[in-house]
Amino acid sequence: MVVMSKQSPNMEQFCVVNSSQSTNTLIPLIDLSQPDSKSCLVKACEEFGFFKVINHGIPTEFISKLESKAIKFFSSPMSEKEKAGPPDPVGYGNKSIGRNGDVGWVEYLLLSTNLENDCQRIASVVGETPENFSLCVNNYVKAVKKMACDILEMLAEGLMIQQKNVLSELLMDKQSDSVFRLNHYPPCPVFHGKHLIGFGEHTDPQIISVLRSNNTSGLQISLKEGSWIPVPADQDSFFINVGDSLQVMTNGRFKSVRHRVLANSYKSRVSMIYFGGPPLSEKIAPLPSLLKEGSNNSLYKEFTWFEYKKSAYKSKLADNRLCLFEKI
Ligand code: GA4
Repeated sequence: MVVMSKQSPNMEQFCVVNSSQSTNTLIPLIDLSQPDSKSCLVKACEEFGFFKVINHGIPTEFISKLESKAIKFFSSPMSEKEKAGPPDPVGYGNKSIGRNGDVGWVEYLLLSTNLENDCQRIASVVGETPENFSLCVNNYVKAVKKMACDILEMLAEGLMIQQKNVLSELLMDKQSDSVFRLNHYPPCPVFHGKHLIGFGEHTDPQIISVLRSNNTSGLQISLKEGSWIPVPADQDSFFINVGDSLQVMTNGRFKSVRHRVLANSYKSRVSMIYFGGPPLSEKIAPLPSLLKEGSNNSLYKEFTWFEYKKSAYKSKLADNRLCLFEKI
């Protein structure tokens, strides 16, 4: 059984106001084993900033082991889980997201991908050695990071960029500022005919995010015209989001996708997300080969990942964080 906070939340805070949906749009599906997938990847990033991948080669064992550790953690008594909190910036969080008053029907663990220190507090909650817990997280993160790098290299090739590791090297860098997140959305009945927000609408600030969930639905992505489409859950596939930084590096050609999660009425949803970010000192700017020769047609002012992250952490979840960095 999963225990949520005893304090009773104001349910109105979690309700979705606009749930207009467009259900006949299909999410792009990329088979990573197909040699022609590069152009499909580019198209998906341009049109949706989101796609699903199959034939990814990530061992099922890494996924199931980590998932069962996450379930064990989230099933622990609240007093125990709270020992692993608050998420400042890593640790356990419950209903409160970020530092600026956002709430969601979710509890979570935030970890940096440089895990040694983070795992101690968490492992003790589930009665494990930190080594055992961090091995599970490390195996999983290493595998999804490799997949994210492969995808970034295919994208660079699809964009005809000569240096194919120009994006992936940012994630491979030892200083890469990447984050890993385990989310648990407890089931919650529809309230006055409205669904509860699990995780409010937002874009991810990093370069690329890799999401895997159990078979419980709830994730939705926003189309360009603002309607929401539900993403059918698929525990055997991964879902990839273009982040704000990749939108900038492609000078707006790829779209950072707005997404959200609604609480499911009957089932718990457990998701694990790797957010691949660059080193803090990295300049985030359009790749020169994607700019028009001889004219600086960059849509964005220059900034470092540190500057962007600092500004992002001052924002509310739903804010458009990139507009502060757009050229007028
Ligand atoms: C969204 C993507 C990642 O989950 C995250 C989130 C972070 C947090 O939960 O602390 C943020 C959010 C995310 C963007 C704006 C700020 C920061 C909550 C929030 C209101 C870990 C991240 O890197 O940015």
